[in-house]
Amino acid sequence: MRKALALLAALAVSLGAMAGEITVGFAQLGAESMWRTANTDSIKGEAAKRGIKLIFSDAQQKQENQIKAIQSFIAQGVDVIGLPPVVNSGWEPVLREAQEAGIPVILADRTVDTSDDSLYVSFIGSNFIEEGRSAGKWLVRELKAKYGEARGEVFELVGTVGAAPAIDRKKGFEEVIAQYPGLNIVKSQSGDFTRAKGKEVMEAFIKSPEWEKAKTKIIYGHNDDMVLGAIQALEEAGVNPGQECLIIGVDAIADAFEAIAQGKMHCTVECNPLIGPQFYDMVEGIVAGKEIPKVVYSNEGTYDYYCAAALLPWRRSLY
Ligand code: GYE
Repeated sequence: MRKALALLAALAVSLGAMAGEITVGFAQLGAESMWRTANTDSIKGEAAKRGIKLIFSDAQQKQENQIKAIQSFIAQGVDVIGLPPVVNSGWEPVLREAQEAGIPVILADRTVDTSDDSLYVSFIGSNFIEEGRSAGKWLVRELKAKYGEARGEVFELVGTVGAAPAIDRKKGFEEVIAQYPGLNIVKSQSGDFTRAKGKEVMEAFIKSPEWEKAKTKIIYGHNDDMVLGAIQALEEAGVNPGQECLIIGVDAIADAFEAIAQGKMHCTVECNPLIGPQFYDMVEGIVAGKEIPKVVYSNEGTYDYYCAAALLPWRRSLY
């Protein structure tokens, strides 16, 4: 029996080699949000579907763990490395190590800040500045429709400090609201993209003099999980989130659709985590020696209380 199993295993290995089995190392950054767990499922599921060998690691939101994972992928001689960088700086040395070993790196989901873009093959993911703009534009439209003018006080839940989606979602949003002098960010603090920290930050916001003074309370979170934590904090403090605030998140996870359908939240800007198919298309393209575009953006929309209830079953079915 044991012998037969060993034979089978040897056969599988040689078949894999004959078929040119591709090995990918994916240095996932963590499991901080519903977006992230859906992204992990997409990366794992699509590899299994295509018969690609995936070596997966979870860095628990620590850059040093991601760097170690990449170094171990290099040592194992994988064909391609996938990296969603937790923060956008400090990557050049390890990317250079990969480059020197001849292993191409795809930035999957978040970008890095480097002047040498030969250090990675391509970026697949979202246009985070555009997402911030979409949140700002939705807010301006809503305020004008409700009060006749775009004015109010924004309490901003920032993502992980130094992460591309946190930097850019702020930038795009600020760019839009800068055109309205009566519309300002009055508090801004990081909730690290998690529900638990989003709740803590909101608890502190509620106790601030800015909250006391604010006439039109707006909550803008760089992801839905932080916003959902904030909604809990508001409810526990006796604030009716849907009635007393305007609340916008990013990601468009099903739980946010549900909160919108329940009247506790108002809008979410989509960010697509299901990039597995695009990622492995690119991996296969690299291995086949095809030309690869430097940036691949996903198509995304904005969903609010006009449509969230009707679309909830569809959203739940996605991830
Ligand atoms: O929006 C957030 C997650 O990098 C785009 O990371 C991703 C972000 C996503 O924690 O929920």
